[in-house]
Amino acid sequence: MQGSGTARLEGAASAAAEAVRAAGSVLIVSHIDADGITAAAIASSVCDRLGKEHRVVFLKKLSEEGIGMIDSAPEPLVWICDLGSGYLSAFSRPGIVITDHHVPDGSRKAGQMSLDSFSDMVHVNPHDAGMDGSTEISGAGVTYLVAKAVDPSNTDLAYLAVVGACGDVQDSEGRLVSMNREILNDAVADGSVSVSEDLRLFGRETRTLIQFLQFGSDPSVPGLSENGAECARLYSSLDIPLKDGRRSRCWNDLTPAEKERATDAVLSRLSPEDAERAIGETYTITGGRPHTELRDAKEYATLLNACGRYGDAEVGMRICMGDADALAAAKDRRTSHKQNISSALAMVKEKGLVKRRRFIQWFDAGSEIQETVVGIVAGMLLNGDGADRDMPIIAFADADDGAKVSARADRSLAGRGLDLSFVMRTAAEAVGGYGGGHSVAAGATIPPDRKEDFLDAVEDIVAAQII
Ligand SMILES: [Mn+2]
Repeated sequence: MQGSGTARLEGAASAAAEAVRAAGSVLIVSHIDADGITAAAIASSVCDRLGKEHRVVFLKKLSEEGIGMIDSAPEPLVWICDLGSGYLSAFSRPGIVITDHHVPDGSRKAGQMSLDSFSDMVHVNPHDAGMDGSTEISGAGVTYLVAKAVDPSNTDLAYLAVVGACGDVQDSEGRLVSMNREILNDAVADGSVSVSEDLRLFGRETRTLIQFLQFGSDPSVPGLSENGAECARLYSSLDIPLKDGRRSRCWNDLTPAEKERATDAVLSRLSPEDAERAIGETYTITGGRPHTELRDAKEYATLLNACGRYGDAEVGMRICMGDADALAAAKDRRTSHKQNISSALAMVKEKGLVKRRRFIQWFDAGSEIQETVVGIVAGMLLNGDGADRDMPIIAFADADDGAKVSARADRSLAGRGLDLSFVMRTAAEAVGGYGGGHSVAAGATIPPDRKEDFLDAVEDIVAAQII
C-alpha cells in the first residue's frame, strides 16, 4: 500500500516540478506556521536555483481575500504550500501548483489528483495517495518532494522538511515515520541532520540544565516540573556541574555518561507509560550553531512558529535561508510570544473561563487573547490542569472576519473516532462559516453571533463520533 502511495505522490510531485520548470515567474503562497515557513523556504530556494523570478506571500489562512489575490496574481504560476487542498474548487485561474497535506476539498472528484484537465491545476497531497497527512508527511515534506523532482541535488533542503514535520508535531509517536522517514534519510545522507535517542523534553540547546527539567512538559516530571531548586539538587546529587566556567551548560553539553545518569534519574520518577513516551528520537541540525535554536529541529520549529504568530513569517523564512541577522530579530519576537502565552493562560484560569458541556468544553477569550495564539492556549489547558483531557476543547477569539475558533483534543480521542477536522468544517458550515484542519487540531471562522448554535452543532457531531 505504502509503496504504490509513494509512487502516486512522487508522480504528482514530478508533474508539479514540470510546471515550476516551465513557468516564467512564480508567486509562492504559504502558511505562516513553521511547516509553511519551511515549505516557502524550500520553494523559494528551488526558484532561486532555477534562476526564476518569484515572490513569496504568507497567509494566516486561505480566506476569500487570499483566493482573490491568487486568482488575480500576474505570475503565470502560483505555487501554494501547506494550504489550498481544502479549497480546490475555489480557484478560477489556470497555473496552480498545490503542495499541501491537509484533507482535500471533498467537492472535487476522485481521479483529479494531478494535471487537472479543466483548471490546469497540479495537486500534490498525501491523502490523494492513500496516506495520512497528519503523521506521514507535512506541507514542507510535500514541497520538498517537488524540490527533489526538480533536481535530485536539492536533498540539501531535506532538513527544512524535517523541521516542518516537527513543527506540525508529526513526530508525536517519538519518531518520524513513513514519507517523513524517507525525507529524514535524505537529510541524514546529506549530512545536515543527525538522529539520536534522547530525553524528548524541549530546549536541549537553548535552555539551561535546570530550565530543561523545570519547564519541560509532555510529560512533566513529578517533583521536578516547576521546581527549580529540586532540579538543581538532582544535578548536584548526580555530580553534574551546571556551568562550564561562566557559561551555563545546556542538555546537549552533557557528556554521554552525564546524560545517562540524568536520564535514568528522570525516568525513575515517571510512570512506565510516561517514561516510554519521554524517550525517542531527537533531530540535530548539524549546520546550526550549538546553543542556538537552529541546532535542534524542535527548537527551530518553535522559533519559526513564533515568527509566524507575530506577523514575521518572512523573517522566519530568511532564517531558513541562512540570514544570520534574521535570527536576532526573531529572538525579540520569541520573548514577547512566551510572555503573551503565559499571561493568556493565566487569564483563562484566573477568570475560570472554561465551561463544560456534556461532550465538549469551551471558552470565549473575546479580544483578550490574540486569535493567532488562542489555539496554543487551548492546547496548553488540555495538557495542564486547566481543562479536562477526556473531551475536546473549543476556544473562541475575536478576529477581523468573524469569530476565530480553535479546537484541540487529546490524541486518545482520535482513537475513539473523533475527527475535529470534520467537526469544525461541518459545524461551521451549518452556521454560515468555514473550517477544517486535522483530527486532533482544527479550526474555523464563524459569524460572531452564532457561537451558541455552533457549539450545539459541535456537540451533536462529537457525541456521534466518539464511541
Ligand atoms: Mn502543515
